Amino acid sequence: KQPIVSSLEIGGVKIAKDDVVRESDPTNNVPDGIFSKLGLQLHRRDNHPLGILKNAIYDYFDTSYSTKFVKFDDLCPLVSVKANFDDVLVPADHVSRSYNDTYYVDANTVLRCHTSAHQAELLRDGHTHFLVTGDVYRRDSIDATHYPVFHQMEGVRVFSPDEWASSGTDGTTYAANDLKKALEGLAQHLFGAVEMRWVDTYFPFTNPSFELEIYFQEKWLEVLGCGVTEQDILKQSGRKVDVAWAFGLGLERLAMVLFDIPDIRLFWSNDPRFTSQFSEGQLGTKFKPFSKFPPCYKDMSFWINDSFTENNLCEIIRGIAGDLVEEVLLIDNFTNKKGMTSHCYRIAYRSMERSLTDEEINKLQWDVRETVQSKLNVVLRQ
Ligand code: FA5
Ligand code: MG
Repeated sequence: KQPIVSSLEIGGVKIAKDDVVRESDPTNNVPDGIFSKLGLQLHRRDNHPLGILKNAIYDYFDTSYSTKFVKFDDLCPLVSVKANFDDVLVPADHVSRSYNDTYYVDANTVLRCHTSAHQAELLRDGHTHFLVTGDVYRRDSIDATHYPVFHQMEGVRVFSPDEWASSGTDGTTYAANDLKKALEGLAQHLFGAVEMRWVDTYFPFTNPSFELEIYFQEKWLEVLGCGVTEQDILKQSGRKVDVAWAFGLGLERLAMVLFDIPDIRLFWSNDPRFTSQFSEGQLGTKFKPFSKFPPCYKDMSFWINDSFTENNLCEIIRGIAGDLVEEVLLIDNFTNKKGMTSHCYRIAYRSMERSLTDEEINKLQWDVRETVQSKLNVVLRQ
């Protein structure tokens, strides 16, 4: 168990627990479990897979890219709604702004949901090449590749017109080509040969926008988003004539592929059988599972109401079972003649470190059922 601290300091900012968690405040939706992750900064531990990966990416950009990037990895994760959303042109009605998707500290402050929250300010400060690494927070579903706290690295690179003038292409094409080349080079540097593909996508802050996917555990896994920065972002930072690219990569996703880490919860493990397998500068290590304990499945079905969301359900389950919950999966969904909708969820419980007793799991499941019923106002069916 991690000790519960009541205050901490990140990047020079002092944070007290009541600044972040206030259960009675309707403009706040941060639970204890999320507060307990603040300030851990896994990406700054040189012997942790995320720190090893961060350093390897630094290394790639230092040695293989035409200009040096300025690096930030200690920026405070409490940011304004303006920085997290407005400054990167996220529309007022975009789902990512909802209390269902984002952790709000108050109506104007969030736990950053991406490292893009720092783009505009750093551009305004005059930076033209930078990498920002940090912990980011999202209300989300539960499975082996999703966790409510994870880590991203943002990269931004600004070009002035003289840099693309002689290329025979326009600034946007020039930046898009440079971006893809840089990221393919990064994938090569990290993985050697790996199956990957580019997928066109949409982000409010880039156009065109792309995602890079890598083939992992028999599926295509999305590892990063990127694109050519929207002109309005550059204009707002006083760079009307320039063009830029930006990327945001998911460090856990890349580290899972790189180190063969099968479940995202392991990054938070203090078990020496996990931590001792990694050391500074060792990029090629393949994680050897210390044993695979059997999962235990529990189903629960209930009639939902209009305000039901899966993220709310997952947060309750995570709040009770912590890292003992491995996956929450909707396995049945129907609406009856009266218009009532029933959902059945299958919860997989499994510890990464030990085998769980029936008694322990039954107690967790009992708590989950009681809390889901009382907090989400659903009607349990079985
Ligand atoms: C973003 O967050 C954009 N800010 C990325 C970006 C930056 C695009 C700059 C363009 C320019 P997205 O929500 O897709 O995009 O997340 C980026 C990456 O974070 C994903 O590709 C994935 O690798 C990782 N990721 C997203 N959600 C989770 C999660 N719940 N757990 C672990 N990793 C996640
Ligand atoms: Mg995405």
